[in-house]
Amino acid sequence: MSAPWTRKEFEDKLREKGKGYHIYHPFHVMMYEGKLSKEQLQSWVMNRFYYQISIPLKDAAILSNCPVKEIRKEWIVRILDHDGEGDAEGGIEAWINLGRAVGLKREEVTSLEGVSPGVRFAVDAYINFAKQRTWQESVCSSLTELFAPHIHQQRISSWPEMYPWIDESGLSYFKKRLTEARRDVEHGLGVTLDYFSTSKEMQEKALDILQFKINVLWVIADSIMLASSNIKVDDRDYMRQPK
Ligand code: AHQ
Repeated sequence: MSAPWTRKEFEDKLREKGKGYHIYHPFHVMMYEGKLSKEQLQSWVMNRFYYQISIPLKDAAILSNCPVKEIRKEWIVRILDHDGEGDAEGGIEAWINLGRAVGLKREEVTSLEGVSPGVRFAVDAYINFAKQRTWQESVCSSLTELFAPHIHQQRISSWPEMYPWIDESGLSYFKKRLTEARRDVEHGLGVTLDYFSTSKEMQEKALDILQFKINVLWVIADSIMLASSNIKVDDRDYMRQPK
């Protein structure tokens, strides 16, 4: 096997994976272009809630696999970002507020009734990855956040014009993530570049792990697009799983 890439080359290879990020998924492109209906946006918020409440479980799995105090001390803040701390509400509450802003009642979001099987499957694959793999591999899988500030900024700047019916206070989650994602990446990228730079095989493994998580996000968007589409075949509605 050839010599490992330099640290800069390795980081560039990780960033190149951004080509497959879900910002380029047709559902998110339609969202950005203002082409989604109110029902499709509501479906996206209800489905993505399952991802949001699963992130702290994913991060707790990483903590449980990590024996290094200095890493845990930094990583634990991700759980507080979502669960909140003291009187401060976290991202999960902010996401429910996003639900309110798009016209959903609290229980329509928290009941998880609107979550499609494909979204559950993809999110569970991510949580199980973090439970079963080493903490370093799970840190690497979180690096889709290299590309996240761009998609959060897109929503912040396009929704007020494209979806004027959405109460702008609902965008607080995306604004919160702009700084949190950048701080997360600072930490996660350093750990990944350090740990996976021992050989070319390890560097290639890191790229495969990042591709797995890029696929998780892509399939979440696939499933939401299908579940929220009103494709009718011989006037039967195939797209909703019978309850
Ligand atoms: O809101 C998001 C979030 O809290 C996280 C945590 C992080 C991880 O640990 O995998 N990834 C992530 C992401 C969030 N929002 C997604 C979006 O498009 O709104 C992007 C997603 C990511 O890029 O992984």
